[in-house]
Amino acid sequence: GDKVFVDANRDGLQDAAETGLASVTVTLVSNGTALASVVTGADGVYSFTGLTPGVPYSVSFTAPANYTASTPNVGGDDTLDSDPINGVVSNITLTSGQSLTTVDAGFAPLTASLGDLVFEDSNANGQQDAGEAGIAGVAVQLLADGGVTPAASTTTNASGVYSFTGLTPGVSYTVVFGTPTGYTATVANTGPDATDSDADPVTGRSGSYTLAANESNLTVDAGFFRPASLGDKVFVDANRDGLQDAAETGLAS
Ligand SMILES: [Ca+2]
Ligand SMILES: [Ca+2]
Ligand SMILES: [Ca+2]
Ligand SMILES: [Ca+2]
Repeated sequence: GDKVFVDANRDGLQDAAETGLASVTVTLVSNGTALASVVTGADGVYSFTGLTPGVPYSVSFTAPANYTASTPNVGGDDTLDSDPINGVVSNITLTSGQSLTTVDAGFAPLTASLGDLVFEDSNANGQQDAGEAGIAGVAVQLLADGGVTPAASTTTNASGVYSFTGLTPGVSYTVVFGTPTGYTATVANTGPDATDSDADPVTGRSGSYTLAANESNLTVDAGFFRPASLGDKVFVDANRDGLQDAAETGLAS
């Protein structure tokens, strides 16, 4: 034995806060023949008993879906490290009466990410055109599986870029963009998705995104423009010189 663990911080070691990993198939092999298989429970613990001293065994671990094996043999403490190389710990030979409990396997959850840009849609065409800049300091929230309380929040950086990382594959995410002061949301879902605005102009919400393991979706963007203004004054050109002189007033109606 003895344990399959979730290497949440991906350092290859069983840290105190890291839990066991369930549903991992562990197989005992001798001379190329599988002798026994067990599936871990929630504590991640496994054991094979009744083994013969002097016989070389190997133990294989099957990575569960959406997990990747930790780097083996990190650090100098065999009780804390992860041992399988390409899923197998080979050449384990026991002595009479020995109980070996340092054969452990770490697996890190595969994650996904979302991003990445809030841009000023200067020509209000709903597309990120060349020369259109990012907008800094825009609040961006992430909702998970239809939840109302944000699973994460951030603000755009100086380049208008944001990202949410460490997301869980298979979960349905929605991004909610705040409206920066003085701006109006541009039209959504116009033209190519890589360069459009995905924020509903009324709610600020994107559509929903379900990511695969290791997927990085950087197409979730929002465009805003500043309302422009035009005009100034119609005046009574009292002296008919074509100029607004100091004494000349505005013309109503
Ligand atoms: Ca760890
Ligand atoms: Ca070990
Ligand atoms: Ca544009
Ligand atoms: Ca998009």
